[in-house]
Amino acid sequence: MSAEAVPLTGYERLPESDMADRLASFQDLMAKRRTIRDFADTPVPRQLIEQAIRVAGTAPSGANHQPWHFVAISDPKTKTAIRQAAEEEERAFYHGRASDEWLDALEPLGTDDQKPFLETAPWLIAVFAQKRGDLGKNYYVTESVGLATGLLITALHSVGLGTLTHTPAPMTFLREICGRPNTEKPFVLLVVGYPAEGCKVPSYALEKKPLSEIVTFKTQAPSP
Ligand code: IYR
Repeated sequence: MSAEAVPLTGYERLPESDMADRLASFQDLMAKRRTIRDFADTPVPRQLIEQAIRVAGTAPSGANHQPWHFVAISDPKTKTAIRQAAEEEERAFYHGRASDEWLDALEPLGTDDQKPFLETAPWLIAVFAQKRGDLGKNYYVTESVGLATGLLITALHSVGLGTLTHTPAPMTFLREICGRPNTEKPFVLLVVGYPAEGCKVPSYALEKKPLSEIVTFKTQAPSP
């Protein structure tokens, strides 16, 4: 351990019954998160976006290099430029690049090459992954940026903001529009705002895998 280690502060150990209660309410909250594609144009204060990005910035990362950069966009002209570039990529995707298997998988979502939410939603947050940064080479970049993005989605959901985890492929146009260096790779474009009045979501995605399918416990050595 480094000579500069300091005591762990702010740590709070809870009684187990409180832990269970807190997890139950957190699960309740998170089970209500749905990816939405139909956004209201209602503005969201910049301050809230800043606070949510601060939460994202607390994520663990390889060697604590924090290999992420967030570009938060509310400027209508930039949103229009992003919509135009994204729709061009999506047209190529839906009318040629995507395999039949992929298109079949997307069927239940009802998605197509039209992305009006890129202009309607009050905020777009382009997340960039830094292959290299101020500290030189970064490590576990994809994992780290994925963790930060998860925290960002969770933070936004916790205050009633809806998100769409949008990944137009390829997303290289984002780097140019956002003016980011080529040491950074666009990771995801998060669309953020309130759900539109009457917003609908695909019914199938309500079904999350049961615990028994997503976990294996090894709590005891198997008997000989
Ligand atoms: N990027 C396309 C296609 C798409 C791909 C996956 I995987 C999704 O979960 C949803 C959409 C689009 O945004 O329409």
